[in-house]
Amino acid sequence: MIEIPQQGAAFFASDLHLSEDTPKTLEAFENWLASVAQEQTLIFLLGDLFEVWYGDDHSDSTSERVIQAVQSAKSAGAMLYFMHGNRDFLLGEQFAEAAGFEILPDPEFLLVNHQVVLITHGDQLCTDDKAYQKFRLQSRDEKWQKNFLALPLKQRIEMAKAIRSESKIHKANSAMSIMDANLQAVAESFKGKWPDGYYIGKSDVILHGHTHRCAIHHTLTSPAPTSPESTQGQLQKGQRIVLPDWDFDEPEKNRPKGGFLKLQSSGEFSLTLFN
Ligand code: LP5
Ligand code: MN
Repeated sequence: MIEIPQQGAAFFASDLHLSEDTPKTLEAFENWLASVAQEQTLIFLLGDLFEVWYGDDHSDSTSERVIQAVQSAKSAGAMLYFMHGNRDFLLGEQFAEAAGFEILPDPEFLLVNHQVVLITHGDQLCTDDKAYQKFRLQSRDEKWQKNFLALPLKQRIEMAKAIRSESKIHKANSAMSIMDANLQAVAESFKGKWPDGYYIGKSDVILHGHTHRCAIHHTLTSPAPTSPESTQGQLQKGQRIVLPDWDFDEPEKNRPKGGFLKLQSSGEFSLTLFN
C-alpha cells in the first residue's frame, strides 16, 4: 500500500488523451506537472494519458514531450506513477523507464490517515458495458498483446484505427447509463470484491477516472452534480471521487477543460477544475 509522505501531498489526474492533435492539452499538462512537482510529492496519472498507444517502439513529439515533462517533475523531487487506461494499456516498461514513472497495477491502494483509498482507471467498474468488458478481457491477455506487438507498426496503427471506429459506433448505439460505473459493482468493490470476482480487500474511498463524469459522490447513490465544481473537504468512508477528463483543444461548453485532485496525508483533499 502506498502512503503519502507526512509533509507531502498526492496529485491525481486522468484521461488527458494526449496526441499530436492536442497541443493545448499537452501544454496544460506540462504546466500542471511543473506547478505541482516538488519534494515529497506523489503524482498519479490514472490512465488514458495518451489517446492511443501502439507500442513502445512508436514515438512522436507528444510522447517525447511527456518524457521530458515527467523527467523534469522527477528532477524537482516528485515520484510519478502511471496506471493503464483503455487507450494506453499497451504502454510498457520501455517507455516507463524512459519517462521515469512506475506502472501500477489496477486497482492499487493508498493508506491515507487510516483510510484505504482504492485507485483505478475505472473501466472495470462499467460492468453493464458487456461488449467493452469482452474486448477488455481479450486485449489484456498477455499472449494476445505479445502477438499484437509483434505485428509491424503500420499494421498495428491500422488495427487501432479500426477499433477506434468500432468504439465510436458502439458508443453512439449505447445508452449513456451502460457507460457509467455500475453501482452494484462499486458497492461490491468497497466490500473487497472486484468485478473480476477476486477478493482485493476492503476500501473506504474509491477514486477513478474513465467515465468523464467528474463528481464527488458522498454515498453510493448520491447523484453527480449537473456541472461539477471545484471543491475541498476531508476524505470520508463511502466516497467515490471521479476525476475529470482534460480537453483544452476542443473544450465542450459548460464543462471544465480538465482538473486534478490533491490529497494530503491528513485526508484533506481539494478538487481543482480548469474552466
Ligand atoms: O475509448 P472510447 O471512449 O471510445 O470507448 C471506450 C471503450 N472502447 C475502447 C476501445 C478504445 O477506444 C480503442 C483502444 C485502442 C487501443 C489500440 C491498441 C490496441 C490494438 C489492439 C489490436 C487488435 O476502450 C468502449 C466503451 C466506452 O469506453 C465507455 O466505457 O463503451 O467500448 C467499446 O467500444 C467496446 C467495443 O466493442 C470495442 C470494439 C472492439 C472491436 C474489435 C474489432 C474491430 C476490428 C478489429 C480489426 C483488427
Ligand atoms: Mn478510459
